[in-house]
Amino acid sequence: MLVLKLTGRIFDEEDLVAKYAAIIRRIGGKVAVVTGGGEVARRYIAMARKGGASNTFQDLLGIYASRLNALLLISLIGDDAYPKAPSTVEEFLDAWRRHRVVVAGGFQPGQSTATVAALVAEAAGASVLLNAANIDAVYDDDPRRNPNARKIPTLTYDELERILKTSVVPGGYELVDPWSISILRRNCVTTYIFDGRRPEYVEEILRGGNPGSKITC
Ligand code: U5P
Repeated sequence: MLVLKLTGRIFDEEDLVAKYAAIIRRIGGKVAVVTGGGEVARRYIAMARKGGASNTFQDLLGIYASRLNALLLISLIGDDAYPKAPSTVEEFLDAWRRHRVVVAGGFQPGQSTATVAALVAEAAGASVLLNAANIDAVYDDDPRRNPNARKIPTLTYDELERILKTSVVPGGYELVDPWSISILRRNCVTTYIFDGRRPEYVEEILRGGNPGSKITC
């Protein structure tokens, strides 16, 4: 069983979407995927916010954008995939029992798809979550501002929480939000964070590699 979180940025690049779809088709066994909202979500949320829309509607736009990305992936995977993006944990579980592949976007306002990925990993009983992120690893400081920032290959959720409090990880909130950390930690799920622009890393991690950061409880 594989649980894979795909940053919405992947959906800004045609080739990447096709490559992830091919990997999911190729991998044997069950695959649960959670897709982020990417550029479409950010653009719609920004327009809604500018016009004075409520947080609820801003989040709903993000959720629909992430489901649009999910549906694109579903359409490329074919018959193995549940044909819609489940909108709740219950719908995910129902689909998960009957299909080899289930692809979800957002669930409800007030969270990001990082939390959906944690909830899906918990519901599926997964011990590992692969996070194809918009950064290549966790750093001890912001690598854009600090040229001496160092990659951290292995860390615990407690350490990650400390880093997120004291420094700005680029895309940090998208990577993990506080709720997702607590869900992953209570299930002792191991998370691999890696550069989402490198789909080949999925199979490298499945072979025992760690091209980015590995987070344990
Ligand atoms: N979002 C939610 N609930 C979810 C998932 C996503 O409200 O369960 C909204 C948030 O506004 C989030 C946006 O910032 O969709 C896009 O998701 P993400 O790509 O930031 O994870």
